[in-house]
Amino acid sequence: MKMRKRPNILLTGTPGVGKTTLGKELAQQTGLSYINIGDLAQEGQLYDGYDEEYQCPILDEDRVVDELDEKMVEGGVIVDYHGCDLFPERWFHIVFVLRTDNTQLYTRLESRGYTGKKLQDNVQCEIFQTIYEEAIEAYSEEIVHQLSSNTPEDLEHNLEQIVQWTEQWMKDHN
Ligand code: DAT
Repeated sequence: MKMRKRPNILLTGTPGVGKTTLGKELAQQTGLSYINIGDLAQEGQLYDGYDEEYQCPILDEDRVVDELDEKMVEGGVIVDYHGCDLFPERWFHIVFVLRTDNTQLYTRLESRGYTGKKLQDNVQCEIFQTIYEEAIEAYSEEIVHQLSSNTPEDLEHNLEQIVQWTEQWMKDHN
């Protein structure tokens, strides 16, 4: 039996913008699988050293890409990561950059336990739209979309839009 073709979706943006919340719900509603790169790296210990400044392990990007490639070629995967230029461009059919107002993001990250430089740098990352710039450098601009992610209504709206997009993609490609 030939498998139906299914799209790969990248959810990216500064930590705290709501990628995981959206990604998991989206996976439930579409039946696509959800992969959190942070969790994948943790499980497989896909690290290459330790960043003393940010007190976190450094991702071994080549191993992450090797680990996922077969699954990505198959299709039907939602990837969640706070970066986007480590992945092969060919993996994704659409890229969403979630955006959150900085006061709101500050509160979310603070309640996650971020303090000091880590908190400031992440909020600055959002203010300077670092991940959006990274996304339009790494992918064709037509497939990169920004989504507001400030309120529960935004979440519902984003879900609805992406579910619709996915259904249309499947119709067009099967
Ligand atoms: P990320 O995976 O981007 O780090 P998350 O999904 O863990 O972010 O969400 C961070 C926090 O913000 C979490 O407490 C849920 C909340 N949140 C996510 N999306 C939201 C939205 N659209 N409106 C309000 N709160 C949201």
